[in-house]
Amino acid sequence: MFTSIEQFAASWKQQSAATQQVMDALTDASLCQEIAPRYRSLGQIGWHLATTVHEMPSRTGLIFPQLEGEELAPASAKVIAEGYRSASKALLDAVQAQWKDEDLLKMSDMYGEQWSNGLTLRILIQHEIHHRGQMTVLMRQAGLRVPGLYGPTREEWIESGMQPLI
Ligand code: NI
Repeated sequence: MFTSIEQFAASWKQQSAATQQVMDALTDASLCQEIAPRYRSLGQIGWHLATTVHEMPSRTGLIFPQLEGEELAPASAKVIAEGYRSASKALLDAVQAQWKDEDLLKMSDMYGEQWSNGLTLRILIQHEIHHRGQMTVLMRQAGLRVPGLYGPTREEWIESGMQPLI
């Protein structure tokens, strides 16, 4: 869990920039790529991440704008990517403006459990990393270029003149 706003801000800036790279690589045609028939699509997971940026932390009492739209993902990759961009900035602004370090120790009701606010912010990031991993697989299946988030992707190995690892 985070025990300082500064720690969270550093981590969120890094992780949300990585998620933004994934969001910005989506195309309208790729959004319907599904994990399996009738399971979540690439667009639906992207929208889930964009909306969770407000849905989860707002349960702690943080106040910032919620994205417009319902649970069903919009059909536009740009709307999803821009939605995530505005939500991730609004969250960081809200945490920095409304909380001090000691607020991270306060407990909030989260889905029927008691989590400290610092834990909620940590879980928000972990949840994002989890779904981002699903997205990069679906992006590959949809034929998109996948950004290297924790190391080079296959195309990045090749472009740098190296033999890709299997
Ligand atoms: Ni989820």
